[in-house]
Amino acid sequence: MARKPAASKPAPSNSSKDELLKFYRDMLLIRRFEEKAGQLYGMGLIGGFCHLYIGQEAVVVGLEASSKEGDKRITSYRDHGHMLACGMDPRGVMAELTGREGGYSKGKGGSMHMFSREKHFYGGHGIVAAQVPLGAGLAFADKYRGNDNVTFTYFGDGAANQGQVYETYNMAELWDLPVVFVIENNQYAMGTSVKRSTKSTSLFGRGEAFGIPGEQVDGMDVLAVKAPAKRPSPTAARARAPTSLKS
Ligand SMILES: Cc1ncc(C[n+]2csc(CCOP(=O)(O)OP(=O)(O)O)c2C)c(N)n1
Ligand SMILES: [Mg+2]
Repeated sequence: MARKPAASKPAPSNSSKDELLKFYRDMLLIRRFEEKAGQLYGMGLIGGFCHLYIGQEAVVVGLEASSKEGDKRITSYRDHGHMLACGMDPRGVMAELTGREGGYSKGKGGSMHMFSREKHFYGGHGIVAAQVPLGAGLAFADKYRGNDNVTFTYFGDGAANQGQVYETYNMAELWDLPVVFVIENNQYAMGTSVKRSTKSTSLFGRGEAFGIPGEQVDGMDVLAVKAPAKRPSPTAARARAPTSLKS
């Protein structure tokens, strides 16, 4: 999800007041949580790594709006926002960051290694792109069980250049797996800009070669993120649909 050129207008809203307030509350919770995490990290109270999600809040909050009970999510090390957006307890996440027993991994995992089976959150992965095939594996499990759950598999623009992403695309489409691939394109992989590392910068279009339709949306606009996920194609609803209904 990249920011479109500055002139883009906010997406039209068909959300209720309650839903809009929920979006605002969820995004603000992530922002405030991350500000505090950054502060504690600077004070040396958080050990190991700590990757913040500041500025990307609208992506996960918009996509969560299209999820239903039972859907799974998996992401990279930049994972606090995903945990909060799917309803994990902020106290448990912060306890984990600060190495306490009350944390989701009993304080032994830290920022990158938290999980919640209850909320269907499967990490938190420090190896760039490793979560992509794992996301397809989660989707395979749901297909095998015959339910209509979807797995949201998030990864970054840097991860999008890893080979295992394309092996996963091929298998996911070949096996018709209920997975939504979400590329969070924040324009940088550590210090390396997309333009410097990537010949074709339309990352959302790379699935086409495997039969996976892609769409670019403004990741700074929660309503723009929610909109395609609600349409019958190409995101969540497409992933949920039986093969015959897929475009
Ligand atoms: C396989 C692998 N190679 C290199 C690294 C070192 N590394 C950590 S973060 C990162 C950049 C990833 O960028 P991107 O996918 O755009 O995610 P972002 O940090 O922007 O969310 C790299 C190369 C790693 N963790 N794993
Ligand atoms: Mg990036």
